[in-house]
Amino acid sequence: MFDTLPETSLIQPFGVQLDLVEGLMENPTRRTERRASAMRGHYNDAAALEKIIEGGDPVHYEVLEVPVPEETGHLMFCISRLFPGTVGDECFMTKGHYHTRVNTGEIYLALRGKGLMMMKTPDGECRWEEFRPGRMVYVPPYWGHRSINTGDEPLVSFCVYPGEAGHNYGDIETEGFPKRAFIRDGSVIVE
Ligand code: S6P
Ligand code: ZN
Repeated sequence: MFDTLPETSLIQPFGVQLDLVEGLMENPTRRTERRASAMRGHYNDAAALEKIIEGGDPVHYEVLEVPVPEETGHLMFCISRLFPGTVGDECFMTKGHYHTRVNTGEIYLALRGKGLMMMKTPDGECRWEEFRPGRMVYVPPYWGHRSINTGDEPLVSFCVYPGEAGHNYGDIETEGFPKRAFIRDGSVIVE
């Protein structure tokens, strides 16, 4: 009946309830959190980050999932909640990554809050797209991506990406992104 797809596991269909007001996945089976201390090396003002870590090392963001097999054919999905705040005057953000399989894209749907999806190619081209509730952002294959919270409530987004994509954090740690987002005099500045 099916073409042979040996690398794709057959699993049972399932549904997951999302709370679109709070931006929560109800009963996720995996929750990954990154605290401020996981963000060393990513912000401009390293001393300001150390103060936040010394002050209790709060959760910076969390990822809620019901994991499926990380294989071609499956679709990974998650809700990420990035809390509001600044390190110095730089907006809280995720570490960011390329996909290990670089020819895989990703779709983000913003559910709550306000922010940016910052994207870059390995040769340094940089683009960003606004996140606000109901806005979808397409991250094409090859583009590294990082979410940034420019608002004062959690930035919540739902994402979907190919099962085989994987995460490459090392290259982003080495390269950084050409642009950052700051709050100065109450305005969002990208520079
Ligand atoms: C996965 C997708 C998201 C991020 C999450 C956390 O491809 O882009 O699930 O993993 O937003 O960001 P990061 O950069 O720490 O993985
Ligand atoms: Zn991704």
